[in-house]
Amino acid sequence: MSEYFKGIGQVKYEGKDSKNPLAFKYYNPDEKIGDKTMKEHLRISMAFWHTLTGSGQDMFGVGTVVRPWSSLSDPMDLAKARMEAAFEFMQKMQIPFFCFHDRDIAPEGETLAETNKNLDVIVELADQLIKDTGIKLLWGTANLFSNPRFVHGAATSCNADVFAYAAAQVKKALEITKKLGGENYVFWGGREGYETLLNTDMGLELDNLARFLHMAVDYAKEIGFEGQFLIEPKPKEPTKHQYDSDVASVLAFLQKYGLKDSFKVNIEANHATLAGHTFHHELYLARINGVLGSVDANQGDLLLGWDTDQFPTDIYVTTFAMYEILKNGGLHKGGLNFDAKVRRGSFEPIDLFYSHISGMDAFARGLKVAYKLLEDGVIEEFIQKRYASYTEGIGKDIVEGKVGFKELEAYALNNKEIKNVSGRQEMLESIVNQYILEA
Ligand code: XLS
Ligand code: CA
Ligand code: CA
Repeated sequence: MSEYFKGIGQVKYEGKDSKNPLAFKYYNPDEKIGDKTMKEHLRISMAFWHTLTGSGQDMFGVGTVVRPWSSLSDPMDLAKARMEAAFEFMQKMQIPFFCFHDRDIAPEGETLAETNKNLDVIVELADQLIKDTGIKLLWGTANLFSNPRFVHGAATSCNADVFAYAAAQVKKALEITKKLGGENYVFWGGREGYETLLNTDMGLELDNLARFLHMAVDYAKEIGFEGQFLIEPKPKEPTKHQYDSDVASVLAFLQKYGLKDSFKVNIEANHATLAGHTFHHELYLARINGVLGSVDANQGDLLLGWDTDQFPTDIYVTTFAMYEILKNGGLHKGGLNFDAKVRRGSFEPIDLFYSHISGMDAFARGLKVAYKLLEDGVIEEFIQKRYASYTEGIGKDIVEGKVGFKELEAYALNNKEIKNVSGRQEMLESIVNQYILEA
């Protein structure tokens, strides 16, 4: 097999004093943090679409990226080269997982049958590379948004033929994800949303989306696919309103349609901010509802209102992401998938290495800070004390369901003075800074 990233060797941990841009400063895969290694905590994954198929194209200009496989013109040769390059990249980067859409890894043919044949060829190759390297598939998914047939959506399309085509596509994607040992399967809404309510039957579209997901659950059972199903919330882009807007709306949907036991969520940082939430908020809400499944680790630009999918570098954000993940007892089957792309101006192959190094280091550092914060219990103890009024007296009665409005009125009438205490936000923020700077 030819080498694609010539001149770039194994990326290793060299520690925080290293000046080598091609080395990890914080990501030390075998370092133990508590009872797990960093590698086990973080479960880093590469996103095939950004790293292998992304071209750097934007709304104002064509692709800019220079890739060792760019000169290949036959679509199947290109697909094979990309798959081989993906494994070389992950090995050099010590990345243990990857994720893909069906259409990232193999080209569409003239017919669905031909497309499936193309997929089978590339899946054989991927299967061999998985066996050779020990790198695993974190999740697979189906691209139900790029082809013009999905102009009005897939499972929520007004056109039943499109619904059927999407079902066939997901059926195949489930089969190949199972074949490759995928630990999860992701449903991101794609074009499941609307542009205007003037032409939309929202009730039918949502019912159909639920029907589609039930069919997927049934088929997974039938073929013995044991991976975790994940829904990935996003509020807008490509449609003006995406049905799976945020964790709260996904939870309501899953509950309404009896799907809560079959799905968790895959939370993307940039989607959280587009929804007007922090990443921390989305992870927290998912965790307390038992649905925190996996993470698309990236960041947006808060000055821009769109999905920039940048590599995560903000230590505050990675710290609180890891804080929630640790409180969740880890990522379990999930992982930290770098659904992130290099900027259009960072077009050289080596930028793929720099970008992943920066993201992996940012999460490694966040993990350490979060672990120390939890170990010392600073924030947890403060919160516990803040709510202490619910552990005794009238508060305890409220929590235990022993009182109603009448008893509470009697209590309030007798209670002479209500005393509140400061929330101490600034003190807590300064403690967090201290940990970030010193952990
Ligand atoms: C797009 C999504 C997508 C999913 C997988 O915004 O992030 O890439 O992660 O379909
Ligand atoms: Ca994503
Ligand atoms: Ca995104």
